[in-house]
Amino acid sequence: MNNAYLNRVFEKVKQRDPNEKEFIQAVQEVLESIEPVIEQRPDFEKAGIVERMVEPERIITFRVSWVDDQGNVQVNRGFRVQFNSAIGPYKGGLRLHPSVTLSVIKFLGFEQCFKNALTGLPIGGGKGGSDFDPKGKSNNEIMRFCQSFMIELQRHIGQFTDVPAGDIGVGAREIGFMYGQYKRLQNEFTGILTGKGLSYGGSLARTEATGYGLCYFVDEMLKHKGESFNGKTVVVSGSGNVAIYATEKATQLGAKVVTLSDSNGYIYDPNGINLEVAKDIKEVKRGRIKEYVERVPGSVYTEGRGVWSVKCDIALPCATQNELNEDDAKSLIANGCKYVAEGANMPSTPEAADLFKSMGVFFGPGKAANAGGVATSALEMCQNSMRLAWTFEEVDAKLKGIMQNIFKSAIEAASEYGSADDLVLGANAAGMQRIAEAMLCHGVAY
Ligand code: NDP
Ligand code: 2IT
Repeated sequence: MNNAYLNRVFEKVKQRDPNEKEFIQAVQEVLESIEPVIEQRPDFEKAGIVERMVEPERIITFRVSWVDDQGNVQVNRGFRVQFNSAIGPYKGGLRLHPSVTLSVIKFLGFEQCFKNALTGLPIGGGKGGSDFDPKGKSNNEIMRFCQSFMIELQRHIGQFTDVPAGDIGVGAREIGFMYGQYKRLQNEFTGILTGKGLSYGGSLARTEATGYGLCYFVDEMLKHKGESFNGKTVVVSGSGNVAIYATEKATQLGAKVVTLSDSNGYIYDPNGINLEVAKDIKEVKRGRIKEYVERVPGSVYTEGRGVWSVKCDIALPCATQNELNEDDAKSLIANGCKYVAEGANMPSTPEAADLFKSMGVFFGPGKAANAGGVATSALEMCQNSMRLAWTFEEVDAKLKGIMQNIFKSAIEAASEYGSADDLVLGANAAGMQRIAEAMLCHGVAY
């Protein structure tokens, strides 16, 4: 980082929270890329925009105690980081995973601010969650945890204040339990969560939105290079919400998806993933991805994290942060991979992302490529406010338009700042400018 102002801000972040490695990583990636913006806009430094953007407006941590099926008291830690509300109510998911720490939630909240700004919709950035591990828990344990979590969260959220949604470990079931508890406590039926069930205010196409949106974004990347999904081989990691619907849309657009994975290993199906089987295992039975090979002849399961060694044209990491490192990037490049787009948040390590850039792999960062989920959440908020529900086709068409616009904003910003095709710079610059303009209008304080 050559810019003195950005250096100063970054040193302060590291000095304040030296142990928050994921947060520091996310901040570094943004600050390194926005140097040309800062050089053109001295008013941003004068107004302290960057040092305000790296400090959350509010951090809430709380105890979540609940009783397991054996009658034992369990205690988890809950978080909500309300990062930036310059352009709308805080918006972002809730993650339930044992790896959740304040650093993880802060990195996700920070990324969310830029992502949400890029959608062009009026949503600020936030993120929350808990170190609760949903794996192996009964339905009743999940319900009791979600209810206890909402007992505290309810006082901090609201349709005009903060609207959480799902993320890793939080899908329609968990949102339902949380919504029910909110309604009991507040005696109010408003759109305080997104990703709701269709019977109580959810939006059609929200389930599919992140994975579909990712493919609409990749379709723009391909078109930009005069290509299409047709006939391409795609490697997808993860086997959750994002991975499944990315696989579905890529297949519909003419590609062959050959892998899915989880934290234990990956499956390879040379004939293209059979989605009916994958959905049954993951969405109905809540099983493990290795069960796929018992049901689909010709497919192979490999234990461990080797998914990036599979030959492909397009790689879509859709599991979790830092799941794709420098060695993985080398093996993708050696096998001829030309496009990488992030369905997950920050799945590529900085070394991997740098390598993609230097080796001419067209790289779509998560805050642009996976913005379809939160964009459709904003469409759910819109429908809730109007007491209306749009058809699947209407929502899907809006989602596609939003993803096309995000690509356009990012690619144009990249050119404007003299780095054609650098979507990391483009996404960070376009997102930052929108937030900064609003912050300038509001004056100092948040
Ligand atoms: P799910 O809980 O539905 O699925 C998560 C998937 O990732 C599972 O296959 C899980 O495997 C795997 N995974 C999780 N943690 C790890 C880990 N530490 N190592 C290896 N694999 C892991 O979550 P989503 O599909 O919703 O989320 C996936 C990613 O997409 C996340 O990064 C999330 O932040 C991001 N995202 C999600 C959006 C959404 O709308 N849902 C929107 C935008 C981004 P296992 O079962 O073994 O844990
Ligand atoms: O990372 C993300 O953008 C999400 N988990 C979705 C957030 C949302 O509010 O829909």
